[in-house]
Amino acid sequence: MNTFFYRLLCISLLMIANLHIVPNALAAAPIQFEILAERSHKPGLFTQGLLVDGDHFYESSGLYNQSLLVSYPIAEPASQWAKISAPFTKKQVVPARFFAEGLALLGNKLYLLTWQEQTLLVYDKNTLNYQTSISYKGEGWGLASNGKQLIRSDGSDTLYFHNPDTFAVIKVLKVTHGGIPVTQLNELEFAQGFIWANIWYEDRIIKIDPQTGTVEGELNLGSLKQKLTLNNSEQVLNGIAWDEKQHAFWVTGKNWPKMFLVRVSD
Ligand SMILES: [Ca+2]
Repeated sequence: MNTFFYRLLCISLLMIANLHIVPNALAAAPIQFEILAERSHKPGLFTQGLLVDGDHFYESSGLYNQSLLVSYPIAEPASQWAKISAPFTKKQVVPARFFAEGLALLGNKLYLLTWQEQTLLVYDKNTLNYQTSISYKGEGWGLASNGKQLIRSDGSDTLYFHNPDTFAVIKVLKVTHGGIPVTQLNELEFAQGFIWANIWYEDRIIKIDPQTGTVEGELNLGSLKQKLTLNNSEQVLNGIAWDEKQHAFWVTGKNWPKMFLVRVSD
């Protein structure tokens, strides 16, 4: 074998070896769950952030020229929600130049990330009136609150903990499973002392230790799609909201016609 072909062989073997290192393909311990309920979800919402406060959902919907911040009751009769035209309790149009992303609540303020505009928009929870904006570096994907800080994802394996007043980064956490980075972290929720994250373009929600960044388990929600008629590949699982009253998560997806109440086993 001449040197050229030997090198070619080595490069090929290395490429094959690398193809087997697909971080997100490594499944974590499965978390058992049961679906307690389902309800309608406006399919016009390109869900980016979802949370529950009291008896209402708060949801952000993305895309340029179409981004919205809305609230609507959890327990509204299904007959009314079956109507696509049913009004929101409150609705705020996000300026056209912003692509709305993750949404979190802390105190009486709603914090809304924007995808590439490096601008955090702050709204009053009760009125959805715009209050102020704060600039930051990097992309905005998911956002959650642990009661003291705001936690942001940017599509990588990194979570950023921000001071809610200044949005300065105060802690950086790398998320790993078996020592391997877990990337594409998207919509977030903080519940029961853990960070829960949608993996973008997958049917999985992972449970992350907020101290170490290790993945403690995962929910595989692929079975929910069997209950839906989806028309395009962008209609991915996205949206996790902890419902304290029900002690369960509401989950949905981008342009999904339904939301599901999912209780996970301890
Ligand atoms: Ca959420």
